[in-house]
Amino acid sequence: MKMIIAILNADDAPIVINSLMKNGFSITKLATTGGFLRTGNVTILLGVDDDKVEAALEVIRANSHSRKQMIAPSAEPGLSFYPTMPIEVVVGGATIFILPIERFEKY
Ligand code: 2BA
Repeated sequence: MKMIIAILNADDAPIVINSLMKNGFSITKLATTGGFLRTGNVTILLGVDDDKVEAALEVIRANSHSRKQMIAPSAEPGLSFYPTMPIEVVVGGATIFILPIERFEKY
């Protein structure tokens, strides 16, 4: 068994989650915040059998698309940096960690 931890753009998360649920995956959704942009993103946890890992990744891949976004100059705290000119940042897509699970139990 593996634990897939996927960090998603908040805009992509609903469709990714719906698609995973429709495909029979159990997920837990966490409200998280990216360290760089300091805006909300969504982290999902999926415990999946080894032979289902690729299917889960395919669903995530098909529903999360990276795109470019302009970040406006700001003197406001909130971002982890203070751009003096608009900068282009790649958002969306998914950042994924896959961990082995030693033991899984439910009571
Ligand atoms: P954030 O840290 O808010 O980063 C959002 C996006 O900003 C990143 O997208 C990347 O395109 C850009 N970015 C991050 N650091 C940058 C820098 N120093 N200079 C220029 N652009 C930068 P992603 O790489 O797709 O990451 C999306 C979110 O996934 C991140 O949100 C963070 O919450 C998480 N993440 C990414 N890599 C991670 C890692 N190695 N460990 C833990 N979380 C990670």
